[in-house]
Amino acid sequence: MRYELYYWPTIQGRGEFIRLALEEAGADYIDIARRSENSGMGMAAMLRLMESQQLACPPFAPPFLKAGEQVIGQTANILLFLGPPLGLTPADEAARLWVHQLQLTIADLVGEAHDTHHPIASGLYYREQKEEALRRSADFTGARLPKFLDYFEAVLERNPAGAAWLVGDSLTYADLSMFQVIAGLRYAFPRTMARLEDGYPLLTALHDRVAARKRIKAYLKSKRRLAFNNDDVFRHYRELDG
Ligand SMILES: N[C@@H](CCC(=O)N[C@@H](CS)C(=O)NCC(=O)O)C(=O)O
Repeated sequence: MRYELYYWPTIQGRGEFIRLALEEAGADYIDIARRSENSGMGMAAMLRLMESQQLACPPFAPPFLKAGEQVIGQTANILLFLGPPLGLTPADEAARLWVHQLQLTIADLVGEAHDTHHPIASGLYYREQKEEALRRSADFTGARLPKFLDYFEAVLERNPAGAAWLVGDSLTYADLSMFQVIAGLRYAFPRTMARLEDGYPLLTALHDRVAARKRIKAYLKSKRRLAFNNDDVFRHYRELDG
């Protein structure tokens, strides 16, 4: 199966959670909007599909994935779909649901990280909501982020199969996503993360374990891995960092 990934071509964003899963599995995929990037042809193909009146199950927003004739949207849903064929989720249904639950909680955390710089409206510039962003990020770095990190650290600690992975004794797509979240948080909130990270040794170790995987390591060094930047979900504004 050759998968087609549709996502904005200049940011990691939520598309990165899908890219990491496809890369870890060595899957055959095309990053459609990044194809012939300079000509804009890939982007045009993505917009065509997004605006198509022919789709009975259209996606609301990127990322979305085309697998044969099927078009699947919502990051956590795409990963739920890809987990079994890519070997990135357990066979047992209860465990699979647990991985999905963690992925949804990661999505909540990502949404809240986004809202630190866009607390009022995605359609407004950061500079138009700076005051609210300051208040929102103070709460995020002071209360919400530690609450999320406490939770994920406890999940690792309580995993009956050991603290190496979030679920069971092998890597799942939730581990890949957790790696991405920690990398994104370090980019966006370096001061806060430097202050907090000592309290989360299992999460830090999980990040490093994922980064050291053969295919992920090669991907991170490749041109396919875009750099974090301030058009992305994780943005670095010094004044919002704790
Ligand atoms: N819940 C969705 C959110 C999708 C989303 O917010 N996509 C962003 C880019 S990361 C977008 O293009 N949004 C356009 C919009 O919401 O109008 C998911 O997890 O996939």
